[in-house]
Amino acid sequence: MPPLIRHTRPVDVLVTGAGGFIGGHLVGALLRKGLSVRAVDIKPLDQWFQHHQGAEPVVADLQRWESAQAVMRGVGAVYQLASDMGGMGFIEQHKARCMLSVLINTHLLMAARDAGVQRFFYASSACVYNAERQASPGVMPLREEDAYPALPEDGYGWEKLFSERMCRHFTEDFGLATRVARYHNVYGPHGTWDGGREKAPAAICRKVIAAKQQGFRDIEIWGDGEQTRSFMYIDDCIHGTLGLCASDHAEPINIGSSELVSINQLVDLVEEIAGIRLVRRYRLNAPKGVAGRNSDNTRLRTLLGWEPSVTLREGLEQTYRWIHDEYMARQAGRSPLRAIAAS
Ligand code: NAD
Ligand code: GDC
Repeated sequence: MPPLIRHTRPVDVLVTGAGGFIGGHLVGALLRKGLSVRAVDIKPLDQWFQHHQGAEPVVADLQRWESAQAVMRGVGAVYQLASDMGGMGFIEQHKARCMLSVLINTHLLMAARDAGVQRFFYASSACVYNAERQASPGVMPLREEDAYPALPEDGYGWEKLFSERMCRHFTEDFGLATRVARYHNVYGPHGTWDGGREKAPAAICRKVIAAKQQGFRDIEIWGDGEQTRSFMYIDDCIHGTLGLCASDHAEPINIGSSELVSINQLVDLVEEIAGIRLVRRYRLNAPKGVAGRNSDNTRLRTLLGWEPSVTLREGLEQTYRWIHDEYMARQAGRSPLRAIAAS
């Protein structure tokens, strides 16, 4: 059953995955730029992280061809963020489900081509990078060319790399202008913080909050805590995404922080924010992903004259506070604090 599209008038932008973390923030940013937005997600509306007055919300399964066609009617540009994904706890356990997201991107590219869409943004991931270049915590920052020879994250990373190439070939063969960002671990308010899909920043915030609220003295950390990452705050992610889409850069490009930290250092920061010190229990057989990953932003600086600048400490203070409020609301039996932004 194709989704009900209320308006047939043209819409400036289609945002897919709009009920999720990055999509929810992107819808708000696009509305604030004065654009009309159709927001699509498979989740029921009451599970969307954010609702924005002025956006046209549509519930649809974009793995289905007829849904991709229906939501594309009258669209000027597409931001394709829909994906069945999560942190390592999810993508290591659901490799086939992650690869099925290729149906979403394939159907949307076909529908965009047929509808004469002007520009198509695709959210790729640092998980496309060759695992052998991420085999120790003291990694060299990843340059865009380090995706080849191809050895991406199993399942999820292969889908992202395949879909990057499909974007390229839709540009070459059909003239559809595509833009591809390789996001490096994005965090911030209005994202997943519990339930198994959460990534490390939100997970550590939740665990520290739970320990503080329930009087625990310890915290479980996956791996030995020496794994390294860079974590990009959502405001930088949105700024970089909009800048890339306004540019004429058609090759995949890193959008990520270059502030490398170990997971132990991440925990230090969250404990400082919470004002607590916990005993660390390391679960060595837990999902760990690569040993180290950082973003080389040389190309991004050249293209946009900008790179992510929100420090991990600044971003974590905002994120911790939001997760704390969500946690306390849940403990009190209140429904999640879903932002109803006027935008
Ligand atoms: P998210 O899970 O919060 O949002 C993805 C949304 O896609 C979800 O709301 C989900 O319901 C929706 N979706 C899944 N399958 C769908 C379907 N069949 N039809 C319609 N909607 C569907 O994730 P996010 O963190 O906001 O990530 C957004 C995009 O950025 C994803 O493509 C993700 O792979 C990519 N990305 C995110 C990060 C990160 O750290 N958050 C890093 C790299 C890449
Ligand atoms: O889940 P994640 O943030 O994804 O894990 C980062 C590191 O933090 C891993 O080594 C993990 O073992 C460690 N970690 C320690 N404790 C915990 O409680 C925890 N929960 C979680 N989740 N991790 C913990 C991600 C993908 C995304 C996206 C980004 C792109 O991989 O999951 O889908 O593609 O990469 O950068 P991560 O960074 O490995």
